[in-house]
Amino acid sequence: MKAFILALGLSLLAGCGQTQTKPAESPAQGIRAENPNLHIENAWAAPSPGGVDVAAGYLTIVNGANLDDQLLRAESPRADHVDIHEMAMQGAVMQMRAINALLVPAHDQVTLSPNGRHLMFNGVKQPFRLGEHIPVDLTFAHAGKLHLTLDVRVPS
Ligand SMILES: [Cu+2]
Repeated sequence: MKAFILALGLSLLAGCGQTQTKPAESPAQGIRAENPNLHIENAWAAPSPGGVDVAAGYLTIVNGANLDDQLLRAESPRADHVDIHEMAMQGAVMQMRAINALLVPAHDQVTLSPNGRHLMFNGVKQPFRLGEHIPVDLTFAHAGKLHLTLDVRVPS
């Protein structure tokens, strides 16, 4: 099982070298109202193998508000920069690419999970170890900035 997880992790990381950036999507304009109805659940990251400087993070964004929201930016002191990645088929090959904004519809939720959309930590100096809590700031168009931590654990 451990070998399988490691292989999965490495294939995930290998795909990241071929990142493409989508054309800019314009983020929501206007006044940023605090949105108490938006919250994060099940925020976690897998341990990252030594010798690589990337890691992935996962979470569920729950938007209980009447307004659509967008995740615009992610930052962490544990990475030079954090991208929002999605998976897309390029011919027969699944690849990751960065997106500029992640829509979270009103009264809906969006889950970032292995083999799907994820937070991509680039320029990771210290590998993510089991039991650690990785600080992350998420910036939403309407809900503003949210601070959270990702629990580093084995994928379940
Ligand atoms: Cu990625």
